[in-house]
This record gives sequence, C-alpha cells and structure tokens, in this order.
Amino acid sequence: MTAVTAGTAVEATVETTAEEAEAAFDAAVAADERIEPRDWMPEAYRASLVRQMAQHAHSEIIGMQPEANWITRAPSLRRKAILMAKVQDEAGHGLYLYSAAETLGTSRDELLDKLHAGRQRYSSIFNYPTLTWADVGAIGWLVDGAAITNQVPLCRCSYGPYARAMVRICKEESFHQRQGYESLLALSRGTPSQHEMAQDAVNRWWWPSLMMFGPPDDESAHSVQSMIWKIKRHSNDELRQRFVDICVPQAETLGLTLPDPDLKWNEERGQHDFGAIDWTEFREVLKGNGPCNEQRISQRRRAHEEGAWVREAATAYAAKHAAKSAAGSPVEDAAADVAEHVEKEATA
Ligand code: FAQ
Repeated sequence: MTAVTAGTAVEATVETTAEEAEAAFDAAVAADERIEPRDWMPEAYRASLVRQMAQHAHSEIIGMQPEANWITRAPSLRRKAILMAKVQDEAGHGLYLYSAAETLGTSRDELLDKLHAGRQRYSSIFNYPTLTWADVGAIGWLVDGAAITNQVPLCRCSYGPYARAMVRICKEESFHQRQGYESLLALSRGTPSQHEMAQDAVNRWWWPSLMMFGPPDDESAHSVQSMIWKIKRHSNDELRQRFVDICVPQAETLGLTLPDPDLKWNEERGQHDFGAIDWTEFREVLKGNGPCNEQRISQRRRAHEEGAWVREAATAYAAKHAAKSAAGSPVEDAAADVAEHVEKEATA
C-alpha cells in the first residue's frame, strides 16, 4: 500500500493504492471536478501546469514593460491614470499566478530564477516595441483581446487555484480591452495623422497578436495532453479563429483595416478565412531573436536586482512581527496591564 491522498472525487482521508489514486484523478477530471493542491495528481500533470502557469505569470510581469514605456508620455492626465492602473493590474495578475503556482510546490523565487536564466518562456507578443501612443490602444484592443479569448476557457481549467485566479484576471483583462478599444476609437476618429497612427499600430500588432495563441495545432506539443487533462479546453487554432471572428466587426466599427488581404467571410464555414501567419518570425522570437527580447529580459533582471532591498526589508519586517506575536500581542499586553490596574484599585 502506498499512502496517497485521493482526488476530489474520493475524500482525501482514506489510504488508497497508487492505482486507485490515479483512477480517482481521472474520474474527477472526467466529471469536470476541480483538482486541488492536496489531491494526488500525476507528476506530468503537475509539471505541465507549472510550465504553463509560470509562462503565464512571466508574461504578465514582462508585459508591463511595453506599455510602461508610455506612462510618462501619456497625452492627458486621464490617460496616464488609466495606463498606470492597467500596468499595475498586470503586476497583480503575475502575483496571483505565482501564488497559484506555489500551490504546486514551486516557489516564486525558483520560477523567477528560471525566467532570468532564460529557462522558462514568456509570451512572444511582449518582444515587440511600442513605437507610438497608439500602440497602447492597440495592445489593449488586440493583446488584451487575444488574452481574454485564450483565458476565459482557463476559468474552467481542471486545476482549482489556476481556474480561480483566472476568473478575476479575466474580469480585469476585459476592462483593459475596452479601454484600449476606446482609446483607439478616439484616435481613429481624430485628426488624419491620429487616424494614421492608429492604423499603423494595428498594422504592426495584428500578426503578432495571432501568434499569441501558439503554434498551429499540428505543431503544438502540449495541446492534446493538456486537453485530455482539461487544462486547455480548446486548441490553439480554434481560439485563434474565434479571435479573428471577434475582431473583424470591431475593426469595422473602429474604422480601421486589418492588414490581411486574404481576410474574408467564408459562408460555408461560417467563419473568416485569413492569410498565412509567418511562423518563421514566431520561431525566431521564441529563440530570443525578436526586436526586444534582450531589452525585456535585461530590464527584468535589473528590476529584480534593484528590488532586492524591498524583499529583504519585507522579510525582516515579517520576521520581526512573527517574533513579536510569539512573545505576545501588544494589544493583549495592554489589556492585561489595564486589568491588573483595575484589580489593584478594586482590592485597595
Ligand atoms: N509565446 O504546445 P504548445 C497577457 C510555446 S498574458 C511564447 O501549443 P501550450 C496579458 C509553449 O510554451 C499572455 N511561447 O504550448 C497581458 C511551448 O513551449 P515549452 C500569456 C509560446 O502551452 C496583456 C511551445 O511553444 N498568456 O497577454 C507561445 O499547449 C497585456 C509549444 O506550444 C498565457 O500564457 C507564445 N505565444 O499552448 C499582459 C495563457 N505559444 O513550454 C500585459 C496561458 C506557444 O514546451 C499586457 N497559456 N509557446 O517550452 C496558454 O494558454 C498556453 O500555454 C499557450 C500555448 C496557448 C500560450
């Protein structure tokens, strides 16, 4: 007998064999139940979740850089306040995801070390530059839009902590998407040069946004297994197609053109056909040869080093508090002093 705790389908109080634990895991996944941190899970399931969640968390924090580039140059106080809040939200998303990954037994430090050493990925999209103010709008509309399309199904991911983190993240991403859309709309309906700037941004961000969904299904190494485990609910190509179909009418409302001459409605499929994606470019970006890979990772390393004193101070503060509460709470001490005083008065 191997002592293991079983999945949510079987209460975790009984001793079961490894086979029974695996059967309980499979049954829980099949019944659309959630796998929770203390449940037994296959090591490959755990490793694949850590891989995906780490990549996702890293994307959120590296993703702060391209937009942060425009905070000091936002065209109005209103736009600046909105952008600061958005960039801060992305940091928050990273923190939820690192915390969710910690429930699988990997520390945030370990994941950050791997990111800094180039041993874990972050999304290809954040290796492109933000050349004009319109890029901030294009990121909100397209990048956050692609992120939501990909992430709403993750709210139903079989791993509980990841699924729950995604619910809040998606609500915030949807707000981000709308602010990007509104910002681009203002530019598109502005002066001719503002319109041109919006169109140029869409021209540059459209294709990289389609790459966010990952390689085509027949080249996707993890999709089949991830879908069996219900980590992913749809394939890369399915979600990419859904995103294209959502964007076409939105681009029309914006008065902007999506830079794809092959984009057209296919009556038979009830979906849009679209042109070929440059997968060579995608692979190059993944290899580290995108326009901003070096800049993004070196800024991230520098921010980590420069933030060391904050981590040290927070650790020292937590240790001081832990020592204080071990010695007794100051409030309780004060209450005891008063009680002692009152008692002395009463017996005097
Ligand atoms: N970039 O077998 P698959 C955001 C890698 S958050 C880089 O298809 P899988 C919010 C993949 O990791 C954006 N690498 O992989 C925001 C694997 O490599 P590995 C991030 C990519 O996992 C907005 C290999 O290729 N979102 O934008 C990419 O089944 C604005 C084979 O691929 C998430 O992470 C890529 N685009 O499917 C923040 C969502 N695509 O690990 C700031 C969660 C693939 O073997 C501002 N992740 N690879 O070394 C997922 O849904 C999945 O992981 C996919 C990839 C769909 C990204």
